[in-house]
Amino acid sequence: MSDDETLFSISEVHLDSGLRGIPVGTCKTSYVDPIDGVHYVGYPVGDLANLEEEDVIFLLMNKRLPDEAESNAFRKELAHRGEEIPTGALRVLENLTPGSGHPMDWLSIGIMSMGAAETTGDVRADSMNLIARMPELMARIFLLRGGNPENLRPRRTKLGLVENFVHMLGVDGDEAERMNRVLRFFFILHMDHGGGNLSTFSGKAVASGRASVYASLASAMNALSGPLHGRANQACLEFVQRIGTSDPEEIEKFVRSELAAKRPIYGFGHGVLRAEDPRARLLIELGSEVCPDDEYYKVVKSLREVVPKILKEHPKIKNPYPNVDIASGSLLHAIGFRKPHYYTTFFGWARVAGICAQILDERESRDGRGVPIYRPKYIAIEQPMRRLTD
Ligand code: FCX
Repeated sequence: MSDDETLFSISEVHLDSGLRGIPVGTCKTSYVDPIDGVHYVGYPVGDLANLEEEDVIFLLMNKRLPDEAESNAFRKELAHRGEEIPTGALRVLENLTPGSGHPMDWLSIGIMSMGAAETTGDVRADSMNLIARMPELMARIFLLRGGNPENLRPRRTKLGLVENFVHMLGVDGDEAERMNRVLRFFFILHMDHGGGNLSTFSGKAVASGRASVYASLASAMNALSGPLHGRANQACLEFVQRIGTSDPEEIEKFVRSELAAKRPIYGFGHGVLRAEDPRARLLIELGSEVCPDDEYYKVVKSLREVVPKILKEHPKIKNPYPNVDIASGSLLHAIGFRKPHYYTTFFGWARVAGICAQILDERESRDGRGVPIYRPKYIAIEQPMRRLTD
């Protein structure tokens, strides 16, 4: 790519299109192939899905997988940083009313309060602190918002990020094993998705003004909370619950009535992908291992069969195939997380690593001067020159 090569030409049709497909920067952590889905630093995500989650975070931050010594040192650093969650931040959460707002509000508030209590200003240190403390923030949000904070078990950061979260929730034995397996898989699949998805882009845009990692990540979480983006995993399970049957004819009737009412078919479609998201396939395959007879999982499998042919009847829908959100909710439900409105917090927790890694890359760019402050151009319309006096 030479400095003056034309990458894209803009015409009027590209305006007000949500920056769809317009190249705006470079990304070193991941890319999304329209057919083969997301790759982390070149690896198809399916190759990484059964690794330790900390090794995949190391990959996103360092652009290569760690050797054994590096892996141990990285896990140790995260465990150490996870021991020091600021109490000021916890007091903020303790003062929210149980059951109030959406769990994504709590996540965003929790991240902001951690930043208010302790921001070092060093992007790597703040990113590592946030990544290390997310399991406890998540566990506390679940229990405080649910009104049973006394159930929180003391952290055991040496267990690793996902296992520590499950431990703090008070889950043991086979149930914990199953949760760890599914959550680790889910966590790795959701860590990053190129640079242009709404939450990552929003986080990086805020960071480009030299806002803190915490302010940038809270903004990213707010962006993720919309139902067309991360909250689609909640919406998709609610959808599955409303359908309540895996009978293909009933599903077809339901989907057609949703379309007629101009409501989105959650779990389908994508801004970049033009085939079934490989992450959807991987999650459905995991479901066949952990919850093959689960009722909601069966509905998801039927949706996957029935919906694409209906969406194909609408040529404006560019991708009629399942996205990542189709199956994640049914799996989370099957392993014991019964409340769909918490599901997007898992997505957000996972995405923290990818967004932090991308912010670090942008801050290190241009020989350490960092990416310039984001400033796309908007073209003024319907604003004839006016004055208060003639
Ligand atoms: N159901 C109903 N309509 C859909 C649709 C779907 N699943 N997918 C696309 N469309 C519609 C769009 O709303 C748009 O209509 P419009 O021209 O009247 O505004 C038209 O088809 C063209 O959209 P398209 O270019 O194919 O897709 P976009 O990039 O505009 O939108 C999303 C992509 C993901 C937002 C869209 O497919 C959608 O709303 N899907 C349902 C919600 C969902 O599952 N979101 C999760 C996406 C992702 F995995 C994530 O970020 O988490």
